Amino acid sequence: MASYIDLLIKTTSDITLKEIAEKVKSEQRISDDDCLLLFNKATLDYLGVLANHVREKLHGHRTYFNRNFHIEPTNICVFSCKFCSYSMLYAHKEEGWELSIDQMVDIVKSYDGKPITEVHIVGGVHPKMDMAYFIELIQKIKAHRPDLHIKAFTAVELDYMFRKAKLTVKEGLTQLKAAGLQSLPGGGAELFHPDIRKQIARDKVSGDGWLAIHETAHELGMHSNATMLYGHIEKYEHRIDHMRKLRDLQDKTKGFNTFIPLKFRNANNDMSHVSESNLTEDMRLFAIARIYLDNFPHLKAYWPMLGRQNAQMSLSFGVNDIDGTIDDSTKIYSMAGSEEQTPSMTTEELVALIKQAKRHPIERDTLYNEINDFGSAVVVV
Ligand code: V47
Ligand code: SF4
Repeated sequence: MASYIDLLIKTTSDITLKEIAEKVKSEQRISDDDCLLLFNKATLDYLGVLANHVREKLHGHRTYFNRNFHIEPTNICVFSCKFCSYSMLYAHKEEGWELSIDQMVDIVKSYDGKPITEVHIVGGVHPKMDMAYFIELIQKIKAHRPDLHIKAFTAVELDYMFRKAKLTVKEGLTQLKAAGLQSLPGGGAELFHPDIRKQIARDKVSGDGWLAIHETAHELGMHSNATMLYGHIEKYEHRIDHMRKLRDLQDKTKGFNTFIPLKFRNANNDMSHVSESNLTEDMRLFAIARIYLDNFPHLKAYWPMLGRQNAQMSLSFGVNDIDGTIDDSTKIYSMAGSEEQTPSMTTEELVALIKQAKRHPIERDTLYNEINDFGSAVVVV
């Protein structure tokens, strides 16, 4: 029986789109021009077939999630990104929150006896929370629960921490790794292109600085994720520029686990006048990312931001990971207007969500080692 991609190649009348489909079928990398063509011309169903082909070649129906929670040490931040609904300038710090090390360790202790595998720690850039503070935090978490994987600090937080401590990136990361830091989350990437970055995130680490921190982490044997904040003032060319820089670095280091497109949400920030992307654009981007980023093993839909039903739909557009249980431990997206105001899903709910999409749910750890197989719900067509 002919596969969907064969049928697509046979029936696509546009010669340029047909050529791209042929490249995908024969596992040839698509170029930036091909990618722009996909953004400009390809229909959602065409993209879905190609992205799903890539996804199933890599993972079959396997769809990953983990059991995790977040700690957000503070929402006080020295920076003022225009899209941020969460941060509070230091001058208004009485309106924000700052957690002590003991309070954060107590949060970790509240998960004692629960089968959680990862803590994700990111927050605002607080001028008083420095290297020593975070080294002590990590050491105390590890002393209490050595098996918990610590994925922490965006490149933005790290850049500020290291500059303040007068450390090189390599020295700083080496110290944090020795304390127990295991992976870096993908945040802070926003849009690398300087024309966009200077308009939405003017005063924090540059795109090149973000990439250099992740490159160094990879060289030190740590894995990391990469994000892209999309659907605001950027053009397709800027998205491609961002993904090309990630693809190039991944060719060099192979240190990225997953790419996470983050949909811009417009509530309560300085970009509230910018409308949000719609569901079709969201699914098109996931699919194009899956096709273009041929060296990224995983593509994640972060359900607290996208909403659980849209995350479920993305499983047909290249996505093979929907993050984790979260346990209502993050405020970044609820404050920015996500429909998920108290993001929390039980393992059973995550499994059901994946099975409803006729995919095969697998609990993973941070590095994608498989922990629990929840059985296939697959209908073979
Ligand atoms: O860098 C902030 C984004 C990121 C808004 O690595 C916004 O597994 C949309 O990076 N609209 C932090 N996005 C979150 C993050 C993340 C989340 C989940 C998993 C992982 C991972 C990483 O949140 C920021 C920024 O790009 N963000 N405000 C907003 N209004
Ligand atoms: Fe600060 Fe991060 Fe918000 Fe920018 S996105 S203002 S760095 S908390």
